[in-house]
Amino acid sequence: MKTRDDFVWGVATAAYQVEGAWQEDGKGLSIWDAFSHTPGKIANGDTGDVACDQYHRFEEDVELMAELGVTAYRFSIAWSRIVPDGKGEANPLGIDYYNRLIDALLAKGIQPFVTLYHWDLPLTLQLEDDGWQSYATAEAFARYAQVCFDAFGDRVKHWITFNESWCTAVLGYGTGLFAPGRVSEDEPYVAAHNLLLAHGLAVEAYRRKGDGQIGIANNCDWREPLTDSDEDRAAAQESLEFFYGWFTDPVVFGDYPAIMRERVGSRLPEFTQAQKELLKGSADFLGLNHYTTHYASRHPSGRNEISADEGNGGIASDQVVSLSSDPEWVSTSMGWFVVPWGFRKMLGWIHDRYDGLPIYVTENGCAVDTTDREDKCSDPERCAFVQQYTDAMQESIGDGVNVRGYFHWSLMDNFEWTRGYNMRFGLIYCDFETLERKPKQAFYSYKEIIAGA
Ligand code: PNW
Repeated sequence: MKTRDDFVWGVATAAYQVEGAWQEDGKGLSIWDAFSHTPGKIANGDTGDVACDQYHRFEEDVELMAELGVTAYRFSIAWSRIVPDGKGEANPLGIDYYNRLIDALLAKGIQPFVTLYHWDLPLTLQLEDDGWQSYATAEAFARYAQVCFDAFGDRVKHWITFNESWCTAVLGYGTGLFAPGRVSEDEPYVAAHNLLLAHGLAVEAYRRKGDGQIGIANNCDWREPLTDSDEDRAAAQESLEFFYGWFTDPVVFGDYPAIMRERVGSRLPEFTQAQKELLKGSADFLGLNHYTTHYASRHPSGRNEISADEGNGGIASDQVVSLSSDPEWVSTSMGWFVVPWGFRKMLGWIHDRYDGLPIYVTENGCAVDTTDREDKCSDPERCAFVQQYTDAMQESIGDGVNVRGYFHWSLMDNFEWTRGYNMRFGLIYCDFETLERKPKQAFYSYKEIIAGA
């Protein structure tokens, strides 16, 4: 099927996962610098100190993107390069770097889609202000966002405030798996609240002068009712509201989903009337990062159950939902299941709930270990994944869903958070010893999909 002429085909990365240069040109430390240097937190003791060294090699990477034929690159700005301590003076050398990257992209006809926050909070804000537990961090974010709008807004017309706030809230403050590594049943809701307010403040600032589009990228896996019973259908619906709705209802409707207010009670912070107005309608588009699907039921199914903590959706204990999988499903190196029809249903659910707001698929991809294969670039699993998931998206567009773009995660293998360099999501192989890049088979599959769309 032909996509509309302005459909955006892209690839995505994030600063901490690809840039390296962790202490160069005046960059401050971030919570991920501190976390990855804490023994025991990351597989193999890996860190993002060098990563793919994109900071020094972006020209080569832009060349590769041009060869791939993408029309957009989604990358994130490291807050601590722009404002090293999170709240003080801006750093001209940090601004320079992104100017050079943006100009190199535009010279090849590739539009920059800029994420302002992909988890790398300046460390000073964590140590002095308690990070996302504090409203002061939301205010600091709005000031940093303004510096970016002023510096890059003449050329950047698509902005994403936050990447996967669910991960920041739940993995950062709930299970402690991600930086800053806190463990609590209450703090995730407070972090989420301040992240949402930070989004609202930044969008308000952008709309004063900005002439592009600004949105948010939220992650969500599809939840298929295990049976057709009312109970299981309610369980699936509620789990989607606890997951995507938690971070999307506020920016569209101005408040959390009713089921969350009911279940979480007084542990869920409340927005004031003014904050509801600030948030309502504060996304020009919705980003979706989507990786997998699970079955949802009200009661344990006793079959292929998935631990609630892995089942990412709200705080597990606040939901009465059991998750499970189908033994027939193919799974990737991350243990995530390949279920393209779940992607189609997910897109339809967002379209219906949020009244046709434009959707960008801001991430979709899979991890495949090719290190012991002949040329390290043979990834038929990823070729199949990209074909099936983009087909599912095309079907969804055929259903009338307003999908405006697709970004494959990721351009190249990179630092996969707690899994270090073990999990390879790239269309391009990266040798982390030599930093050499080499397109995998799926690079050419995706290139064909783009060319034929
Ligand atoms: C997303 N989970 O992370 C991120 O936006 C990327 O930075 C990351 O590399 C990519 O997906 C692949 O993992 C996630 O636990 C991390 O469900 C963890 C989860 C989901 C997404």
